[in-house]
Amino acid sequence: MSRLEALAQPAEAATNREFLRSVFASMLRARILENKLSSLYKAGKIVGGVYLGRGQEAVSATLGTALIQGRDFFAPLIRDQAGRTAFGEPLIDCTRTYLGSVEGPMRGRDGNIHRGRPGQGAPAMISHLGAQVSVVAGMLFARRLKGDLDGRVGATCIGDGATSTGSFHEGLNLAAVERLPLVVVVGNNQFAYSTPNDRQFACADLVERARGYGIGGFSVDGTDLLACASVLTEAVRRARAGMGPQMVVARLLRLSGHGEHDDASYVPGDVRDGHYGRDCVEVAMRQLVENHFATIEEIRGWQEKFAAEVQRAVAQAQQEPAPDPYREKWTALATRFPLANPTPSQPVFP
Ligand SMILES: Cc1ncc(C[n+]2csc(CCOP(=O)(O)OP(=O)(O)O)c2C)c(N)n1
Repeated sequence: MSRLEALAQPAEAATNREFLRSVFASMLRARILENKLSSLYKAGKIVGGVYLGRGQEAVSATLGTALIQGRDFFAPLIRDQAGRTAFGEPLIDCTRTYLGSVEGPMRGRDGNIHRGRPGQGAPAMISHLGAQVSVVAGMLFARRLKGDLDGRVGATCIGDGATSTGSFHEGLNLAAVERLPLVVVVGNNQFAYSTPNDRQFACADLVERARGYGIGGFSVDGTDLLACASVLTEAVRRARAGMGPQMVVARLLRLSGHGEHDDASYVPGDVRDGHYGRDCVEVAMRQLVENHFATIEEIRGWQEKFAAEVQRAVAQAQQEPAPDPYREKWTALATRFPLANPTPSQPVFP
């Protein structure tokens, strides 16, 4: 068992100093980076939208840490900067994409959050609304058919709104029938854009849906790092142990708008001030300090260090050029090979 696998053992995770410090570091890095992205957006420096994961970092970073880099698959969505960071994405990939640098993973051609690292097991996002469930299920199924599943787990995170889409149901049903090692984490942040839960689903808790598919189901307080650590590592362990797909529903609240263009004024005051309106980064900080996993001084040091890293990643991306359409080979998301009979509407550049 590798060091990372040992760290992600469920019995240990909620009391494992190294695991929790690692998760928290990803939460904090993501929060500092996203605060910077928000400022850049408000200063008009970012073309396109900015979509943040504030309030969802504990769930996302725990999942990203519980997965094994270089073996597992993780399809992060727009609320998953923390999970991306935990799964090994360098900060510069994010700043280069948002700032349109040609050096970025999408070579400056995609607005913001559709970037991926396929070579590292992180497919680029097709849609925030459930499509990645079948993408990850397909990746796992393909590996199994090739006899190369090799203890891998695949995971994706979606929102409450995505659970109403056809692609979520089709993907999850296929994964259930094939008993694929898939973990689907639903961040129930109570709103799909401005649509509240009571206009989205009629069951009491989304986790009830797991029973309908015959798969494992967990419900967790997504604002509580220690709870996320136990539940998510257990879900990953079960999937890896051959117990089929696992669904985790994390109850929380989106602490920003749908994107930075949205002031979220439709969220009622009592919901904002309620239990799930608390900030998971602050909760996690208290949990680390109270359990003697970190000191306040250490955390302040990390804040300064991560803020300097974010500044460097922004400055680097800002000085890099945008793509040059006359020199680009348009193959980033399409075939690398020339078409047999290119038509004038399908130009193939050398
Ligand atoms: C097929 C489709 N319809 C609409 C959209 C626009 N859209 C993107 S995210 C979103 C709401 C998603 O809500 P939810 O699944 O709860 O996730 P959250 O944003 O709350 O994390 C919508 C309507 C889209 N991307 N694709």
